[in-house]
Amino acid sequence: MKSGTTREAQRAFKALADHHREIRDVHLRDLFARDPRRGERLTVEAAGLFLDYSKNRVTDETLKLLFALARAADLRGRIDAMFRGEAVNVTEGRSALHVALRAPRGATFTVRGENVVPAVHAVLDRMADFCRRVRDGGWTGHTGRPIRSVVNIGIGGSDLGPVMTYEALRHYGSRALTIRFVSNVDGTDFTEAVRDLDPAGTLFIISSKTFTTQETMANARAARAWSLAGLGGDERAVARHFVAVSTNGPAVAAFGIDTANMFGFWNWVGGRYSLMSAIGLSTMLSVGPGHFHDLLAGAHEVDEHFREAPFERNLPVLMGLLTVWYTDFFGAETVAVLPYDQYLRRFPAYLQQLAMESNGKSVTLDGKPVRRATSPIFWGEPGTNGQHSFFQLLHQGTRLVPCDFIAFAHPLCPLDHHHDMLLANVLAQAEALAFGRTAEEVSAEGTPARLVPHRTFPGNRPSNTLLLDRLTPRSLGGLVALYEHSVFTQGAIWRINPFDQWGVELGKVLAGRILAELSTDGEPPLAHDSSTNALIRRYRRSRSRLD
Ligand code: G6Q
Repeated sequence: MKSGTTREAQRAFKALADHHREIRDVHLRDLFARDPRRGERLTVEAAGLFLDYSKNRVTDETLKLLFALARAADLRGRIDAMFRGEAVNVTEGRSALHVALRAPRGATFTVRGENVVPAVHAVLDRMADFCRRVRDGGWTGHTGRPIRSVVNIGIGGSDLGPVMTYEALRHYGSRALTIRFVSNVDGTDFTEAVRDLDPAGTLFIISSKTFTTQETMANARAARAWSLAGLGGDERAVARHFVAVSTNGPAVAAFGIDTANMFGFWNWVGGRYSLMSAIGLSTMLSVGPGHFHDLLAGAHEVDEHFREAPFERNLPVLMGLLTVWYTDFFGAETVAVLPYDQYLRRFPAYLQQLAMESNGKSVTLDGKPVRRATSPIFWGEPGTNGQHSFFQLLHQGTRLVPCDFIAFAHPLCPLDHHHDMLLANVLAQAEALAFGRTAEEVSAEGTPARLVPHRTFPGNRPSNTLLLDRLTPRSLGGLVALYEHSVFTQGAIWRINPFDQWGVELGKVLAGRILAELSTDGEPPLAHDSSTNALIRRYRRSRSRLD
C-alpha cells in the first residue's frame, strides 16, 4: 500500500474516533424511534443471504465513515489483488486463491500466469469419480467388502472445515456411510472413533496439506496399524483402505499410500480456506458430487458479490466493517456467533479458526506494530441452548458482545411447532438485546423496588441477523464465503496478513523438542525455564511409576 493511503486510513480512523465520541451513548431505542423504517432500510440481500444490520449502533454517518475507511485502506485494491492471484500472503510469498476452488469450469483464475481452474476441476472430477465408486459399492475394501465407514484424519484446517460441513449437511448425506473425524493426538480420539468399526469396510482419508503434521501422522500410523491388524497384516490392503489429500506427493508415497489414490491441492489454498478443495473429500463422500458442486456454486455467488458489489450493498464488507467498528472503537473483545440451527453446531468452532488464525496478528504487512486491536475472539453455541447459559452475560453483563444470529425460514426437520418456537426465540433475543427493559417498565409491572435494578435490561447490545431461506449446500457455501470475505475485509483495514499463521507453526516446532525430552531413556539435560523443566521431570517420574 502506498504511504499516502496509509495516511488517509489514519485520517479515516481519526474521523471515526471523533464520531464515536458523539454517538457512543446513543441508544438503539432512539435510533429506531427516529427512523421508523430503519428495520427495513438497514438490510441487504445478496446470493440468497439476507442480512438485517439495523440493530447495530450505527447511524448513516457511521456507515459513511466506515466506507470511507474501507476506501482509504484500499480495500478495493486488496480484493482485486486477491482475485488476481497476486501473492497477497506476503510473508510466505503465496497467493490466497481459495475463490478459484469454486470457480465454474471455463472461468479463469491465474497464479503466476497459469490458469488454475482446469486443474481445480480435474481434481473435482477425480473426487467425484472416486466418491461415486465408494458410494455405489464399486470401490471395495481389501477383502471385497463395500466401504461402510469413512474416517477423516486431519487437524486444524484439515479437520474443522470438513467436520463443520459434514455436520451442517448431514440432512443431505448418505445414511449408508458412517463418517467420523479424528484430529486430536490424544489416543482417545482415534480409539473411540474406530471402536465399533469393521476394518474390512473402513476407509481412511489422511488429510494433510503438508503431510508432516505430527498429530495427523501419528493418527495415520495408528490407523494403518489398526487396519492391517484387522485385515491379516497384508500390506497390499493399504491401497484399498487409505487415500490421501495433500500437496505433498513424495511424503504420501513414503507413507505407503499409492499416489494414484491421492487428491491434490495447491499451496495457494490456506488450510483454513481449504474445505472446498479436496480437503472436502469426506463432505463429497457424504453428500455426493452434485451437492458438493452446489456448495461451491453458493460460495462462488458470494465471491462474485464480494468482488463486484459497491461497499454500501456488499454483505462481507458490511459485516467486516461492523466488526472493526466494535473492536476498535467500542473496545469489544469478542463476537458471539449464534446459529439457530442444530446442524450448524460446529460452525462457531470452524469460524474461530477462520477468524482468529487469520486476523490474530499484531504486525502490519510491512512488519510494523499494529496500532489498533485486531481480531476479536469469536465464540458461540447453537440456539436455543446458549440462551439457558451464557446469554445472561449478553443481556446484563458489563461487556459489550456484538452477536451474529443465523436462522433459516424453513426447517429441515419439521416437527410440530418447533420451528416457530426456534424462530420466535432468535427474534426475541435480538430484540431484547437491542431494546432491553427500562427501570420504569419493570416498576410499572409491579416489581418490588429492591428488585428493579436486577430486572432491568440496559439493551443497546448490537446484533446482526442473517435470515436465510433454508440450510442447503448452496446456502452453506454462501455463508462460508461471507465469513471468509468478512475476515478478509477486517484484515485489509488493519493492514495485516490474514493468510499466514506463524503462531501455529511455532507450536509444531516446540512440541517436537519436548517430545524428544519426554521419550528419551536417560535423564535428559533440560534447558527450558524452571517451570517447564520441573513439569517435564514430574511427568517423567509419574509415568515411570505407572509403567
Ligand atoms: C490452517 C493452519 C492449520 C493447518 C493444520 C494442519 O490454516 O495452517 O490449522 O491446517 O496445522 O496442517 P496440515 O494440513 O498440513 O496437516
